[in-house]
Amino acid sequence: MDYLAHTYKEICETVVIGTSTEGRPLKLMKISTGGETKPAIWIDGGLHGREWISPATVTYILLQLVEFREKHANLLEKLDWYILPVANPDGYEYSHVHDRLWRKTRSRALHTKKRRPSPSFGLWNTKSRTKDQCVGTDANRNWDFHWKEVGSSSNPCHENFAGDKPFSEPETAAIADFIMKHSRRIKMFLSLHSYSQMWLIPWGYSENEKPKDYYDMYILAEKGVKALKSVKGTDYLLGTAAELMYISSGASDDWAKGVAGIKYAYTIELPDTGAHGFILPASRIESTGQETWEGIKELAQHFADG
Ligand code: ING
Ligand code: ZN
Repeated sequence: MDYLAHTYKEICETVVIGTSTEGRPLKLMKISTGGETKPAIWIDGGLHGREWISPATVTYILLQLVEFREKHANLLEKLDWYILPVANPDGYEYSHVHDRLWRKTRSRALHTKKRRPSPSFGLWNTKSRTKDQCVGTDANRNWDFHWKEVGSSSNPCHENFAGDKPFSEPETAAIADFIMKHSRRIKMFLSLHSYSQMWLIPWGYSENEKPKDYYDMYILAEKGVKALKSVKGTDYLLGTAAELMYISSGASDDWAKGVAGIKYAYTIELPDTGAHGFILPASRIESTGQETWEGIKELAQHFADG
């Protein structure tokens, strides 16, 4: 990202929107050909540590946008882009160094803090009875919309721990702050996860209730899914998170739509459908990037055309 910002100074700028629990910068790229008034598109990846294809795909899209900008001049001329490839850098790092299937952030919930025997990190891990699985919050259950109502846990040792309170995590709080500041301009919110090959529409918190403008959201996403499939035949399911996956509240796309008021808020579940799951082979990065970018471009064109 620093390379791109340095090399393409006219259109790229990195912005540190906050700091993770362990002190890592939350670095996003703003891509803009000028002005502060254009409609904008938000794309984040890596909200969950183990979903490695997500940061890879978001980075691929970032590179395409910037290095091949003459191919889609219209999308840069008419739109601003905010791209955050690694929304949960602590979890991403932890999944590389300690536990490949780590999902959550790396914060300590209040009740585990009280039991902390020593200010030393090492002592805590080896001598306390606090298990490593009791560290961290599910960053996609931590958003302040129907928080902790369904499909999330109040137990810090659970994979879907919602956090001590909405936006307890510095990562989700920083993203929400940034989005609220630009919410009038952000026309589409995309959060990339894996795996399942699904294009998810809010709401995640209820199976029966659909947004009033669900049909608009469906029709637009359908174009994206078709464009994506045209690249190499990858099939995506399209529907609400609650009906296609499971009912759960406190996810980022529900918040983006329900609170920030961004009409087109989606979660994209990247490949595969389970053969490799989270451990998608690196050989799939490029093709996943290509097809996902085709899908997203199709939607972006809609906003560029007004
Ligand atoms: N999937 C999402 C999750 O946070 C989801 C699915 C999306 C649920 C939107 C609710 C709302 O569980 C992954 N892979 O994390
Ligand atoms: Zn995820």
